[in-house]
Amino acid sequence: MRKIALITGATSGIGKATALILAANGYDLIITGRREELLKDLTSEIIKDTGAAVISLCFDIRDLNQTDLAIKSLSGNWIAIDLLINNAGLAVGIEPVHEGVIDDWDRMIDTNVKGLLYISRIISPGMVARESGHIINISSIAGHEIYPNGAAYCGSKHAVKAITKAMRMELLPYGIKVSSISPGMVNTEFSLVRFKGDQTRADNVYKGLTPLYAPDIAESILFMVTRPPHVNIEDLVIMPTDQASARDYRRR
Ligand code: NDP
Ligand code: 8X3
Repeated sequence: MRKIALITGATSGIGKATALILAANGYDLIITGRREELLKDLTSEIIKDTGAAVISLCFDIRDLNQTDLAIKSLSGNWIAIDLLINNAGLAVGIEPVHEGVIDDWDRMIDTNVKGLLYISRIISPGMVARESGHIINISSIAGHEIYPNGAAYCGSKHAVKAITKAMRMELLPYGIKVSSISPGMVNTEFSLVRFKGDQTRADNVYKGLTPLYAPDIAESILFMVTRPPHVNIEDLVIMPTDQASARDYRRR
């Protein structure tokens, strides 16, 4: 029987690549994000290429009501979500706290931390009732390390690390796996969002080095979800060969 995965933030980058690889490996999918056209395009691509069943749900994960209504719209077999990938997230702005933009902080904390908690709160009771499931939170090297001008983003990903560890303890009695994955630099829309649409600044992030690409992370997620029932990978830290810490790069 095919399993059901819900992936937040599947309209681009890591979430989209994960949707494609899971659909090709036996999962039916619930894909989510705010950009409806991109969800429609991905739905068609997955159905055409893999034959997996797909439902797309368009909502802003920062809005508890929207998130709750979207998940409540699921019926039948779709309610029994086996795998929740908490991927939706972003960095916005690159200022020190003393020059920080409050709206940027709100966007990061509301999406990366509160959005992840909201959807976990809505979906995990079903896993508890079934005593089965796997939740994978997309953290970051920024959840392990800290860099200047990244206080709010690093803070949000450190929060993801703490939430992941607490959930793993809370869900232990029910046999539910809780994992995280912590990538370094991945070439997605991430930098374009961080620099608020400035393509040149975004491109410069990847100049002179080879970053990770979204399929690198998706393949690792596939590895995590295909371990036997008695094995849980708690966290995977994955870096480009050209990056040795949140601050050390090899550029040529
Ligand atoms: P992208 O910008 O390519 O993708 C981000 C996804 O999150 C999009 O699908 C976007 O969908 C969704 N999203 C953002 N805000 C919201 C919201 N309010 N409601 C619903 N969905 C939202 O970036 P990545 O693929 O790189 O990022 C995915 C995750 O990986 C993030 O959590 C990020 O922090 C993390 N990460 C990224 C790294 C990198 O270097 N790229 C490294 C380490 C971790 P839409 O706009 O349609 O809503
Ligand atoms: C994204 C990686 O190093 O830009 O989470 O914070 S980094």
